[in-house]
Amino acid sequence: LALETELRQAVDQDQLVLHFQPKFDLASGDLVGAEALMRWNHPARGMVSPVQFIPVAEETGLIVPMGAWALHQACRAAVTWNQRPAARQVKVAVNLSARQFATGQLVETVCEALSSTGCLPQWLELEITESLLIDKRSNVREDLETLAALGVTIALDDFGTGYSALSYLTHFPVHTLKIDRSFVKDLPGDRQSGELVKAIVSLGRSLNMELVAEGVETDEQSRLLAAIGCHMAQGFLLGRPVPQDQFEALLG
Ligand code: G
Ligand code: G
Ligand code: MN
Ligand code: NA
Repeated sequence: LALETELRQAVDQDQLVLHFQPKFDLASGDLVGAEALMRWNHPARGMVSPVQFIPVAEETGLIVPMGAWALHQACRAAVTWNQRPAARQVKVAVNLSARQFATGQLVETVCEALSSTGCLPQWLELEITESLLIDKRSNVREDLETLAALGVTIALDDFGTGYSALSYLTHFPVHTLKIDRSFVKDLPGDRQSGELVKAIVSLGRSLNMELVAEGVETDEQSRLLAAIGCHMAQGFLLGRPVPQDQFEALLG
């Protein structure tokens, strides 16, 4: 069966699941949120990585219903986490694809996910990539402005690897920069990576943005990032993406 046909069935037959990778504040050590990452629990192949199926989902347009599903599930999870007694507020971050903006329905889809689950806008972050900001024809900027006005925050994923001009950082409502793991992986040994990360942190801080380092795998990396003023971190050192019940166990 072609992957496309199987993926259509996956959506209809509830084979998709969200895993959640924890995100921590580097200064306090507090768990501050999670990135929702889609997985395909395939009946024969087991857990299929999004690296394999997201490209197919994007080509076929299936990412639109899949993305709406992910938004809904992630919002539902955020409500569960934040409604616990004496809970510290945690945010859920959801990855968006350009195809979802192209529908012209994204704002409506996000509003639907928020209202039908009771999720507060400040519990939701949307991750976009720089390439989305280059697309001049589309409604991306207007949609992001509308979402930001609601109180949803916007993160630029894989920051530093795209081709967008830095001016985009001020022309779009971007709240968070996620430093791509390619810059983090050779820390602390590689001097050039260190300088690039410092420059990104300094840029982000001077624009009043939050900084998240991705792909943190060692203690040394975590300490260095904290020392240069990076606010938050995600990575295998701190926690892998896990099913929702395991993430909830981390909340205590
Ligand atoms: O979870 P990692 O395990 O392998 O994810 C690989 C890639 O798939 C990442 O680039 C991530 O942004 C992307 N991805 C994971 N979940 C989603 C999703 O719900 N929507 C979109 N558009 N991309 C996703
Ligand atoms: O592109 P995006 O940033 O959304 O992708 C998240 C991807 O990064 C997921 O595939 C996730 O499993 C992976 N990831 C998260 N933490 C680490 C890490 O510490 N090391 C490596 N190599 N990959 C990671
Ligand atoms: Mn991401
Ligand atoms: Na990323």
